[in-house]
Amino acid sequence: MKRILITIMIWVVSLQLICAQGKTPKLLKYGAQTTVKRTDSAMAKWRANRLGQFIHWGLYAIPGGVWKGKTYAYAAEFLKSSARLSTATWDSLMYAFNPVKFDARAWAKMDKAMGVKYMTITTKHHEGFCLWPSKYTDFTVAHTPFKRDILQELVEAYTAEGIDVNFYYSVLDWHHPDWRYDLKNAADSAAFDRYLDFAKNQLAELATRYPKVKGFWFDGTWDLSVQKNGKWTYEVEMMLKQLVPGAIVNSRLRADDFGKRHRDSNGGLMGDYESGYERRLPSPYDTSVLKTDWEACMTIPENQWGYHQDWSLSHVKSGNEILENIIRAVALSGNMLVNFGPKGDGSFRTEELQRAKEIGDWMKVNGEAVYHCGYAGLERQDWGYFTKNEQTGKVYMVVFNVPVSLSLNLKLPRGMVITSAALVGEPTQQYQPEEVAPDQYMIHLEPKRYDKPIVIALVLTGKSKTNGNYREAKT
Ligand code: FHN
Repeated sequence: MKRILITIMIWVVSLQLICAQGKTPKLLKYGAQTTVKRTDSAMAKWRANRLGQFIHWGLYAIPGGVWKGKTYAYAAEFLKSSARLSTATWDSLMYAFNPVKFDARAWAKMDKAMGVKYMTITTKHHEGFCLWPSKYTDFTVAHTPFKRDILQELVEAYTAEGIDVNFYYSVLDWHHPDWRYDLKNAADSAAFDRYLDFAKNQLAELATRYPKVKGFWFDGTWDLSVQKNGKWTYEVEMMLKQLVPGAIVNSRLRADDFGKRHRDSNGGLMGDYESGYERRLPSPYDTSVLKTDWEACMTIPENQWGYHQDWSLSHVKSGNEILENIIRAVALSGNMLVNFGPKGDGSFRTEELQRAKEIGDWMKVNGEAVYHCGYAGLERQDWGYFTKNEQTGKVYMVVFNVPVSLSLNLKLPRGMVITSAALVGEPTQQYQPEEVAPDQYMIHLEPKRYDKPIVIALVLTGKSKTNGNYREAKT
């Protein structure tokens, strides 16, 4: 009886709290399905993967940001609009699509060497061109000189390398005659309903033709037409999860009953992980992101997802910068999707191959600080980031900014001590942490040149110990 009374009291208090915050919860039919993270094995694998590769590939890779000799600086996959081309002109690129250098197994082997655990491929980007022989449109690879089913070859090759494959699908479709940006009248609604049927059929086709797919990454859902069709977005997610048990869907698909996206009108995350971090990351101190699963995606140049001939137009991230973006995500229990944009002939540009190698060489030695890792719960320091391996319990110091003092500060929760500190990849390089104040330590690095991030593995145990070498100042 007492337990029941306590439970009722908790409910009453929490309801009062919600109302006191002026947040009368809206009753939603198409809002978030849960307020907790998924606990199934497919989602656990998604979390453990941590590092993925985004691949943007389509007709836009043929011109590569240049049209009739003029270079357009905006994102190459938007060249159709940047150069103000008609749909007919753009779509005719289909007859030039013949990526003779495309080799799915070589792509997969490059990713394996890079340390990538999953790959997300643009099955259809905004242009509407499909990398698989869809039976719902002729605007596909089957009607090009190349003819081959690119998705089938990629799924087989990546699965053979043990790399999970996710499908990017743009709901926005510049090619389809029934696409509408908004629904201003009955004719718009009738046309867009036809488009939504087409898109739903294509998604069911992708899920059934390629059952090894692990997840769906939706994009192009920002227009009012989609926001007014929250029911469709809900039904698509439910359909995909029925067709592909365990399928993982990002937050960009969904709109709720009131058109709210990513998070519903009550703030609940729709989909299985937040995917709004595009070319940006949360502050390293923003632990609020820990409430949900999340993934950031980023380009190597500033904003080129598809292949652009000229990378001199913007800053291009170095291997170390990309590594820091990856670790910043992992340190807050997020995933990082690093984008590559293959050329129209199916090969990768030199800069991307170089970065894949740089990242892969580092991951080979230090991957234990990334895979199966997440937030370590320690106070962030200027030298870099902590990660914690959920399998081993080991804590890692991933150092990007070696201080001139060569001394790395770290503060432990009361009652924790460092029982070992060793350089990952060189276990003979042990450090003797110096306790400089209660629960505060310094690790002193060797004076040498540091041109890559270093990783120190810590074994922490809960045993309060002080060395008495310091005095509390009498003030
Ligand atoms: O317009 C697209 C863009 O081309 C690219 O696909 C990115 C990837 O997250 N999404 C959209 C921009 O937010």
